Amino acid sequence: MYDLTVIIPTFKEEANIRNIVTEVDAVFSRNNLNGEILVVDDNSPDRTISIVNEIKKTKLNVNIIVRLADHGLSQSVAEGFVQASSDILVVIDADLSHPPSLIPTMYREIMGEYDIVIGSRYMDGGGIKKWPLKRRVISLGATFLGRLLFPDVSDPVSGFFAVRKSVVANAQLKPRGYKILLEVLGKGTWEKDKEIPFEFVDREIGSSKLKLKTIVEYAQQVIDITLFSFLHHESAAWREWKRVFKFGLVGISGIVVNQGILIFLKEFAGFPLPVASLFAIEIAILNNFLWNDLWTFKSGGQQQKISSWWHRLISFQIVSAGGAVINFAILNVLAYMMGIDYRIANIIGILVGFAWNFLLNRRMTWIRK
Ligand SMILES: Nc1nc2c(ncn2[C@@H]2O[C@H](COP(=O)(O)OP(=O)(O)OP(=O)(O)O)[C@@H](O)[C@H]2O)c(=O)[nH]1
Ligand SMILES: [Mg+2]
Repeated sequence: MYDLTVIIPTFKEEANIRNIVTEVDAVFSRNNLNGEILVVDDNSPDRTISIVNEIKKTKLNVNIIVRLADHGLSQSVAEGFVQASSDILVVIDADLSHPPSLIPTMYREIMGEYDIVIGSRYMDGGGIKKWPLKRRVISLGATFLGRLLFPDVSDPVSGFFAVRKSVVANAQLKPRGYKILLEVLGKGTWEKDKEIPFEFVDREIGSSKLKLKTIVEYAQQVIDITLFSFLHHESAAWREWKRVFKFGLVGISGIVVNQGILIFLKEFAGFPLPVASLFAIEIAILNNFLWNDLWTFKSGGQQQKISSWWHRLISFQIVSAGGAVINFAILNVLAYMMGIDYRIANIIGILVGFAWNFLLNRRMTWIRK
């Protein structure tokens, strides 16, 4: 039995395959790891397969699966998950974009206490070298969409990650396209994840296979995972929907507080309306902050708060003020400039303001350790 299996999906990688296999194997030796290398190839028409078969003759820990049907990167990785003969799975590209030297760190972290360890391009210390603007924009778009489902993960579409076999063993993966990690995060069974930074280096040799179809498939995948999470309440994305729901309930409580205080100050305390309203709004913001702090974003597990109570309060105040301005601006633009019924305009303003409040507070006010 091996300590870990490094899965290398390949299609037409004759120029890189020898280097990546040799490097991964050298990393195993240097770190005393008993590792398996599993190449999953989609029947490449070039020399990829024969080169691996040649390496296999001297290295018993190298294996190859040649797939003849259902061509695809994610499908290949999923097949590797099933065929791997160890409990720790690492996925790495063949084109040397991912540094094999990080594999032992990933292995250590996963043996420690994590279910998934992700090599991240988008955290401090990580980065991307030599990518044309178009690639950067597409990647950032994909990352943004993925982060809506998994806000704590900075690089949910990374191709370099390690995962326990138990996370994917019973998962109803529907692999397609390029983003197998998102599928694992969406449908796997996991609690704790960790990211480690790395610098992505664009391939020097071989050809890129990114097409428009890839983007369409990705959008379908995001929708599929969203629907899946509504039906599977043990999934990680459902944990996020629960927060959105709680945040909404707290928002409704804020409306009640706002209205109650306004009526009280105006009718019983005799405040002038603008003054009463300012007090009512501020007290509603405080009400929402307290409920969200104690309930929606309760500490525990990986959700330890890192900023102080005062920091969170001020951050929430500023974000809420921004949300109010957005609501106000949208109402006025839609109603006055576009002639939309003011009640509908206001509902749209409230929803956009809500999304703003949730997303910004999620990322800035209640950031995790
Ligand atoms: N088995 C299999 N592997 C694939 C397929 N498409 C790509 N790969 C492999 O998946 C890894 C990532 O593919 P890349 O083409 O490097 O994707 P990328 O890094 O987004 O883009 P470039 O590096 O610019 O080409 C590489 O090891 C490829 O050989 C496929 O259809 N099947
Ligand atoms: Mg690549």
